[in-house]
Amino acid sequence: MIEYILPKDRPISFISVLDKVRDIIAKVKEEGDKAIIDYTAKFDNYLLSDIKANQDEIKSQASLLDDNVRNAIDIIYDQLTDFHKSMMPPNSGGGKNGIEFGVVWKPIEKVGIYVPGGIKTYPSTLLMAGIPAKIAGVKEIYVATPKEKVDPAIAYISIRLNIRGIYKIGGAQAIAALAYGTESVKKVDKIVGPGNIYVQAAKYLVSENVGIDGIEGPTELVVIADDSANPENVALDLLAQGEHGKTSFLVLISTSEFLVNRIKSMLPNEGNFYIIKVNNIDEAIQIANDIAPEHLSIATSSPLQLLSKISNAGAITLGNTPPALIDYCAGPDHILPTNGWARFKGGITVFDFLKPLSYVISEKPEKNLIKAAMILANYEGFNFHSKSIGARYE
Ligand code: HSO
Ligand code: ZN
Repeated sequence: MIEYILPKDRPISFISVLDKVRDIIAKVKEEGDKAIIDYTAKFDNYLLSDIKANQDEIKSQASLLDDNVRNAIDIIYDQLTDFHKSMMPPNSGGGKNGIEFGVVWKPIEKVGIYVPGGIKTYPSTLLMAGIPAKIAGVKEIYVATPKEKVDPAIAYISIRLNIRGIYKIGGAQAIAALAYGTESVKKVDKIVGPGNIYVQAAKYLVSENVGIDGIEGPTELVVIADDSANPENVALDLLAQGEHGKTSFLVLISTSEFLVNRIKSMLPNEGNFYIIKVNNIDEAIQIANDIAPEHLSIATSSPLQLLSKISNAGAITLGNTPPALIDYCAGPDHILPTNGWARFKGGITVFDFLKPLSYVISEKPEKNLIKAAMILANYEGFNFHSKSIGARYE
């Protein structure tokens, strides 16, 4: 359906399934592998003999990969590696008032990557999560993806990334297994990856016990377009993100009556398409910032001039650049915040897999700094805190 009034909240959100998912998590926690096998039969329609793919299967599936696809993966692998490497932070340090301080960046030890499965496969998502994880130095990377037989491209990428295990499971049950561990599934320190509302609800709930990267799904695209935009291309971008399913949230905001009518005639009647006609570009930007979409496309005549006015978006494509370029090969990640989470976070980078360990050492701190610390500790009523400082330096 094409609507002209934006809903206050996302039309489809993980919030609506929290109760159902809570039950699934509880069962996996209680029954381990048995619960995963039962849920896989019920939701994914296959009988799991082994939850974890064995090395022979991974090797033989990888060997089935078409040469053209393998070559495409290698090219994209290089491109993403460059982008993510460029973001690696150096260890840093300094000093003030006789105190030496610094930060040492350490990788998270065990990470679980959720790769959506079902009808479609998402090897691109494994690249988008696995490459920054590997660059950050994560030692143990595990993958969960709901496929009875490991997809050849996923098998190939897993070998390149030195993945420790591929679990042939999906949905909320896979997230629960990674968060709490089962007989076959290793408990990880952080779970990353996109997925449907059940997967996102599960990530949200297990975050009491494990790190998560945020909420990433269903897919969202907002396009801001003026007269200069090519209507066919804009329609293609909206249809492209609509391919992720009827749950995608797709919005066109335009100053052009002509464009609005043209694009409307090219969109299907099914799905969550919204078209908003505005009087000027500033109005469009205000709406886009309020939505805080996963993907934002600015298809206007001088898009770079508008960039500084955008405060909330997961990733931005400018001018005639298609958002699908980010989905596959540009460099920046396609695992991006949805549900308005772009108000306070961005897409996946090496920082999702790193922790800043800070340290201090001081033999002879300045007297006035020490005094300040003791005064504040006493003010808070923490006398031993104050004394433990005074005993050394006073
Ligand atoms: N548009 C999705 C990512 C994706 N598209 C993967 C195709 N494959 C979320 O940004
Ligand atoms: Zn996409």
